[in-house]
Amino acid sequence: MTRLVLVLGDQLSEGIAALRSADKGSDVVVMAEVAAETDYVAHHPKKIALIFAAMRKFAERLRSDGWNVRYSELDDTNNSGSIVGELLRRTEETGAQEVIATEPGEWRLIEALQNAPVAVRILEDDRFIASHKEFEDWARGRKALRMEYFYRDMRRKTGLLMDGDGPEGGKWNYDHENRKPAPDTINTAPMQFTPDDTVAAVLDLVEARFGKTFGDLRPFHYATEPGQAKRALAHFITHGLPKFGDYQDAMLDSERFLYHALLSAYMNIGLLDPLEVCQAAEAAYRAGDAPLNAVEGFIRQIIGWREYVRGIYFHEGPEYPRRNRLNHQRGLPPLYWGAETKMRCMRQAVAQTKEEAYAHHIQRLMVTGNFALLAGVNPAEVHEWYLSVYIDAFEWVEAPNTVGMSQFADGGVIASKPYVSSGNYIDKMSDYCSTCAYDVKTKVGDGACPFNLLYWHFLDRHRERFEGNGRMGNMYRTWDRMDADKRKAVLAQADDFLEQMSAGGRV
Ligand code: FAD
Ligand code: DLZ
Ligand code: SF4
Repeated sequence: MTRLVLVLGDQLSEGIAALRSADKGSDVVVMAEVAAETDYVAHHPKKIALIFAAMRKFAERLRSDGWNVRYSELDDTNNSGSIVGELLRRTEETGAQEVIATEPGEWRLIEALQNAPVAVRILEDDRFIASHKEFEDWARGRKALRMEYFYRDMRRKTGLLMDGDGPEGGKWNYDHENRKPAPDTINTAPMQFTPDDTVAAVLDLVEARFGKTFGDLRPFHYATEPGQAKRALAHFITHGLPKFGDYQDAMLDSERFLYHALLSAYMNIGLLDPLEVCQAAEAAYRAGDAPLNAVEGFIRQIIGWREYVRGIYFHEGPEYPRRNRLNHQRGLPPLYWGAETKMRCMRQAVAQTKEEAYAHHIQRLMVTGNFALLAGVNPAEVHEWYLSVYIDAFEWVEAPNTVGMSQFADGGVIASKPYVSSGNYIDKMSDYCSTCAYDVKTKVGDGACPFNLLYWHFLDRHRERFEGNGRMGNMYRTWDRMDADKRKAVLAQADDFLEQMSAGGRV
């Protein structure tokens, strides 16, 4: 009997669970470009283009491999507009009584499939290193779910960078050798791909349907098939990885990508296997082509952070993205959608996001994320922004990073203290401040950097919650040592700034 096999836009792996358990001879693969998925947030046009182009090419590969594929293009007249709608349409067409699906990476869609008026068998997505059960076993009975310990288990499980039972080089983590300030020059850039006919057709469709959404569609250079993604990986391993560790946290006005990989989107939609990516990095280390601090740091991001945040997303449950433990209620300032700002760091991070659908981790965490947290923006709005604007954003990975790591809205499930900093950190790690209208060295008064003002404002308004946090005590002592009049002036200027910003003023 015919069954339907659902493949979603971020499940484009030939070995995905649903395909593995299906029968090429009798089952029908369903893939669908649908408005419900393009519109649940205002996705960056480059993100929609990447997903549609990669979906269309995946469907073609399946067909040449002998699968019967029913593919719905967004503009098809009979397109019902939702994944469940398309499943029902295909059920009627084929007489299928059952759907096989791989678990989606978002509670919203899991619930939609569970509630569909057709039987859907949901299989675990095993493209990850830790299964749900393994994460639950690890989390059970622990007071704090810290990434570092989880990461060590993943090293042991995969055998990556192991020397017998211990870590290669004697230490699990080489972060203290990383985090150098920005270098003067960068001698690499991510690999770019010229759009072929499939990509060009998708770009025209996306331009017509989503041309007014925040984000530049063209130029479009992302990889849209596994062969290209593998070339991008090889290019990174040769040119980026050796310096990845050193400059992982650096930011430069004129260099958007530094030594970052730009591989997250490919792993997240299934064009690259995360384990293969890590094995390629380890091979470079074993061959003497990349140092241990870089390779360990890179592998930790993938088998550590990437796996850990996924574990947290499913462990914490469907209401996790709506948490707001600090009760922040301010609306997301228009500058996040490109309104002019005098803050050079924010302007650069947002402009780059608009053009590339990409900003690297420290820009996301310590510039746009830090600012939203200091300014007391409602985390649900911050979450929606990150989910919309980044090429690699899917809720399982975006929500824990935004709601947990960056906004501390989960009350400390992920981070042991909020990631807040004054302008000093941005100045140390970037060259933004030298061309900014504000002065990073000024703490209060004319030209004071807003990050400086808001930093103290944040600490002051959350004193009760954070004063007792051992890692924040020093900050409160510094604040308390400041002259009382100066403290008053800082808070008053921060209030003025926030009021002006929320009223739509150019800040
Ligand atoms: P690199 O810096 O070169 O790192 C290598 C790889 O490590 C990445 O490709 C990625 O797969 C993985 N990685 C690194 N850090 C993380 C992390 N914290 N969580 C998960 N994986 C990580 N990553 C996403 O994939 N999707 C998101 O929607 C997303 N949203 C984020 C939101 C915020 C507020 C923050 C602070 C971080 C977010 N991240 C997200 C994590 C990280 O910023 C991106 O994975 C990274 O910037 C992707 O670029 P890259 O491939 O050049 O990564
Ligand atoms: C993000 C996205 C977009 C923009 N469009 C589609 C689509 O039209 N069809 C589809 O199958 N998937 C799409 N996706 C990816 C899904 O939103 C994703 O599978 C869920 O958010 C779960 O991670
Ligand atoms: Fe950003 Fe402040 Fe530096 Fe300006 S001075 S770039 S606002 S940190």
